[in-house]
This record gives sequence, structure tokens and C-alpha cells, in this order.
Amino acid sequence: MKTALITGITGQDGSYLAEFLLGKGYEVHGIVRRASMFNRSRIEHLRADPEIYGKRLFLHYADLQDATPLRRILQKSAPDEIYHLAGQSHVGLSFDIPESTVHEVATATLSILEICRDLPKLPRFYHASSSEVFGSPDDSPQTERTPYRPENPYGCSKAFATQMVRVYRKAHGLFAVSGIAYNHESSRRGENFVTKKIVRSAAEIAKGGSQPLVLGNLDSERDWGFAPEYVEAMWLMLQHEVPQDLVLATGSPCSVRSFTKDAFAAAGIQVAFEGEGESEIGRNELTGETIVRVSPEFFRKIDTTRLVGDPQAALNAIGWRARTIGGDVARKMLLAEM
Ligand code: G4F
Repeated sequence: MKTALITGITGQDGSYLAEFLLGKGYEVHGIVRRASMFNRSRIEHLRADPEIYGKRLFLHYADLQDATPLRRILQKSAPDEIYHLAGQSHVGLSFDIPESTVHEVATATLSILEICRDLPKLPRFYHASSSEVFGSPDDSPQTERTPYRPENPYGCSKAFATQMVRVYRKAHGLFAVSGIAYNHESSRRGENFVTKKIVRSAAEIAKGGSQPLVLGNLDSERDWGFAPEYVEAMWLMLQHEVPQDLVLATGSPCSVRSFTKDAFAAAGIQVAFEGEGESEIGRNELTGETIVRVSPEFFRKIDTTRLVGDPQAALNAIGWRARTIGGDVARKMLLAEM
């Protein structure tokens, strides 16, 4: 039986990855941050299963910034594979809390790499990097060779961590890789990400709610995939014979406006957009009621308007391709929300 350790096991990706690895027969260790309120809803079904919890799934308390408990947990659990997914992941918020973003995303990754280097059995290490390392790139789609030019504190932290993974791979011989993942969503997505916000509002309005959905930049385009498919790519990257950083993307851009239309359509509501910029609104085609508004509150200080990744290298190296893309993600999320 292989042993895996997941940082960020209570998050969207961590919870899907835990299910995936348990399904493959792994013993899974997860690191959770202590808080006065439990925030483990995404893994509660695993914790409640007496055949799994305490037998093949173990949770350990540690803060990413405390190297000593992290070292102890890694020494004790002696994982074959580490999936490092934890850290502040909201791009907009990173402008307001840049220092803690850097500590959680950049410095914590370095600390774990340092601990790994000293372990008697070197684990394979997956780092959850992000398309945000590219900033506003000149190339489209972006590939593994696109230069890093991050434009927000989150992207800068991910760029540092991604480069460090490369340093530890080359200088210390660690099997350490970064998945440069584009947006991947699901019903387990946090509520302050735009896709979840859209499907939640579409479901509420479809059930008779009257509060309009208030969004920021509708023209922004992202490469939206489906999270459960991305955790399989993470695992495949660690099974590969050579360590290699890979872009994990669908290859298809989709605007916030288009995602919104698809989500509402799946709820049986056709939205017609009119106006421009901050005065743009979306009306219910049938009733004429305003159901989408734009507010400067949700615009970012700097926002990449178009991010789309080239999935070819991942297909060639690990045989992975995203199957659920853009509008299909909106439909799946809407159904789950309803
Ligand atoms: O859903 P978002 O907040 O995701 P974002 O910023 O692209 O980041 C996500 O994907 C990255 C991978 O590419 C991850 F690294 C990162 O951790 C995270 O998972 O925003 C998507 C787009 C942005 O352009 C944003 O400006 O939607 C635009 N947007 C428009 N209105 C909005 C809103 N974003 C949010 N969160 N809320 C809005 O009301």
C-alpha cells in the first residue's frame, strides 16, 4: 500500500484527491489547520466512514508556517507521495493580504521542500502551481515555455514556489513537479470564486429569488475545467518516469459573460446582456427583469483578461486530457446547486 500526504485536504482539490487516492488503495494523511470552527465539510463523508477514518485516512493538525510539526508529521507518516495543495488561493484577495499570501504560498512551499530533502526516503512531490504565474502573457495559448510574468501577489508567490520546485528537482535530485493548473471548478468550489457565485445565484433566481447577481469584469476569459479530472492529472504526474512540470488546461477560453449565460440557461432562464462596461446588465429575456449587474466592487486592481493553456504536453507526457469544458462545467455545477 502506498502512502500519500495531502496539504489542503479540506479544500476542493484536496477532498477529490483524497477520494481518488483512497479509491486506488492508498493510505492517506491530510494536514488540517486548527480553527475554532470545523471546516471539513468536503471530507466529512470520509471522516464518518469507520472503514476509512483512522484505518486508511489520518488527519494531522499543523499550520503551513510551522516547520517543526510539519517535519514531525512527514517523518512519522513517511509518505511515498506528497501533494502540496494548501494555501490562500484567491487572486483578488491577495491584493489585500499580500504578506500572508506570500507566507502561505511561497515560503511554506520552500519549507516543505527543505523538510523533504532531509527525509530518509525521498517522497515524490506535487506542487499545485497556477496559470497566474503567466500574468498577462503575450503567448496564447500558454505552454510550459511561456515566461512567468505574474501581476498579483498570488501569482508572484506561485511563480516563486514553481521556480523553487525546479531548483530542488535540479539541485537536490527530488522528484518534484508543478502542475500549472488553469481554473478548475466543481460544486465544492468556494463561494467567493466567480463560477460558484454565478451558479448559486442562477439556482436561487430559478427558485424565485429576486436578488440580482452582481459581478465584476464580464469580458474576462478563463480556461475552465472540472476539478475531479484535475486530481487525476496530479496523480499521473507523480507516476510518470521523469519529473516534468506540465500545464493542466482544457485549451478552450470562456468569458465570465458566456459562463453566466450557460449557467442561467441550464436553470431554464435565458439572459440577454445590454449596455457596456460598468453599466452592462443582464435581463431575463422572458420577464425583462434585471438579473445580472456589474459593480466596480468586483473589479481587480490588475486583472488578466484572457488565460488559456495548451494541454498538448500533458496529453503527450501523461495521456491526460480535460473532458468537461467551459459551458459543460457551468451545467454540471448548476445541476449540483439545484
Ligand atoms: O473565479 P476567480 O476568482 O478565479 P481566478 O482569479 O481566475 O483564480 C482561480 O484560478 C487560478 C488558476 O488560473 C488559481 F490559481 C486561483 O487559485 C483560483 O483558483 O475569477 C475568475 C475571473 C477573474 O478574471 C475575475 O476578475 O472572473 C472575474 N470576475 C468577474 N466578476 C470575478 C467576479 N471573480 C470573482 N471572484 N468574483 C466576481 O464577482
